[in-house]
Amino acid sequence: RTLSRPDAYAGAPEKKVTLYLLMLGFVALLVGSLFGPLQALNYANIDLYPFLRPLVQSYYQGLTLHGVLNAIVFTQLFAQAVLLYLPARSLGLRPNMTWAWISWWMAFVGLAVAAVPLLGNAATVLYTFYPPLKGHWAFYVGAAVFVLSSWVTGSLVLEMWLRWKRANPGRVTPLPAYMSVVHWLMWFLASLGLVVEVAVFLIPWSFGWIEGVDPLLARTLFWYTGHAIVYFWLLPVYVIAYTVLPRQAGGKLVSDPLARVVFLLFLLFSTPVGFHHQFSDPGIPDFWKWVHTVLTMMVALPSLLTAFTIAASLEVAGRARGGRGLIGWVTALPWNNPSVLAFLLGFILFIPGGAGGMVNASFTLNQGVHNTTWISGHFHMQVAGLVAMGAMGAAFWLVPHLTGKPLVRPGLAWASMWLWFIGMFIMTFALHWMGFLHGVPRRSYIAEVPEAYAGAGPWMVLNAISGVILFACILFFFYVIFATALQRRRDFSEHQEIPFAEAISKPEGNPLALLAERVWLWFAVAAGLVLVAYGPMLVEMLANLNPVPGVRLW
Ligand code: HAS
Repeated sequence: RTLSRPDAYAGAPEKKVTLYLLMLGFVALLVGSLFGPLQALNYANIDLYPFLRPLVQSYYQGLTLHGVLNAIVFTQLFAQAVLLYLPARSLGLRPNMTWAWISWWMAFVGLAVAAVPLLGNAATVLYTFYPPLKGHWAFYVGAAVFVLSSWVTGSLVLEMWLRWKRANPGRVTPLPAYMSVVHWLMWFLASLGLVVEVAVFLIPWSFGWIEGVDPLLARTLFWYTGHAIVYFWLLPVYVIAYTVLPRQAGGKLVSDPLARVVFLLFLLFSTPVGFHHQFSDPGIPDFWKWVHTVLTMMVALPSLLTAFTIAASLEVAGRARGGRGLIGWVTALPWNNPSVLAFLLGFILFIPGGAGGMVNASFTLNQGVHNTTWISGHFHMQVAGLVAMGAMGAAFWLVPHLTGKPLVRPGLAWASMWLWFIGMFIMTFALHWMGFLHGVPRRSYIAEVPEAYAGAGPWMVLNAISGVILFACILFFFYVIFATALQRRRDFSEHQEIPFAEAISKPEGNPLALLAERVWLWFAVAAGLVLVAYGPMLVEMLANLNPVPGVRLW
């Protein structure tokens, strides 16, 4: 059946705003990803940046665009899209549409304002914007508006949930909505550091209202948010992995209550761990670094539980599809479905990435890898691995679901996921070892000094190969997504429902699930833990401020 444009979203206006959030995110990912191969080639001593002038002035400008668009913009928009839509569908409620569109416009305007100095090389401060590096005020103001749009989305989800609770007293919240609520509460708590850093220090500084900023305090506020933000990126993909993937794979989620515990652990432990990014910073006593090491080991726990739950759910699916024996269930999984494939391959990358994270988190081992390309290898396995692949895999069913337009060239979608996996695997493997064995520094324009790390030559060749593979993959993936969304054909007979999975162990009457339902109590415990882990050091830093004037990298 063909519907004209205005009718297409009649009865489900939240689909349209979700689609807009999602597609804006994919546009950011497209532009950001195009710089990826250039970074990979830099780490192979091949310098293409001179050919991009005057469009892009330097390696560092390219790296800033790459990091901001991929790690901050795309990830947030994906979270806003998915964790607005899935809770709405699972609660059977509609978010306030005026505010939903306000959040989209805030994201769009914030992004546009920040893009001007980024593209004009006036905010080449990398995605961590550590002072004393100083960018144009429009970058900080745009970024602030962009991040605040996520607060609007999160508030909409909380409002829907409270509405549902009032109408359904005593009932356990449906799992997708429960996970989304916990995710947004975690983000409200976790984003405070970044908001204070930008609103109280960086914006006044960039306008010239204050002379300088204390780098240690700014880094501490940044990393207060900066580690938890990785779970803000990860959890939307976990929500899909728990609530949709088991059914798409042909089975059921093994335990709903355990999934709730996993998300509560993320609420508790995502934030009070940021000093593990500052092990080498002077001014933070070893005791507090050790406390954050211990808490970081705690935040690995929910991912270890996820490894168990998802693998067990996949085994249920594989066996239901006729898989037998020790690995027969693995081969019986629907590897030909690009959405399932994306998650399977993403999770495979996540295993070594997570193990590397635990190396990073160790106060002592960190000394061997900090600020080397090992770290870039780690986070590409995590965020460019599972997070990006999960988002891409979800887009293969979500875009058809939202638009009523069938997926264009599923074979190409499937191939793009294999290429992404192979390219990312080669690149991250090389980055880990060239950092660890040869001390090659991260975020460095090493192609400018080709003789400096000559010993890392073989790893550099792998980087060049991965850059080319990933470039081909970007073309395939974005062709599929944009061709699907922009085609004229609509077919509403398919993709009507979200394929939410059933659980084998259900939450009703389960003591763990009932305890987990006391979300505000857990939120208070999480806030208390943050106060203990950060309070004393923040008080001390504020009492001994040491502001320094800004410098420019470009
Ligand atoms: Fe990290 C640095 C520690 C996870 C992202 N991390 C970074 C940076 C980024 C990042 C972007 O402690 C760089 C920031 C910068 O620019 O400076 N990270 C950890 C730890 C974890 C961790 C302990 N990181 C992530 C995730 C990210 C991410 C997730 C993005 C989404 N990270 C660190 C530390 C640093 C750091 C230090 C600072 C280092 C320094 O010196 O600067 C843990 O959460 C990891 C837990 C994960 C696991 C893996 C579980 C495995 C699963 C897969 C199961 C497989 C299945 C497949 C089901 C324990 C869930 C079945 C398949 C079939 C075929 C059947």
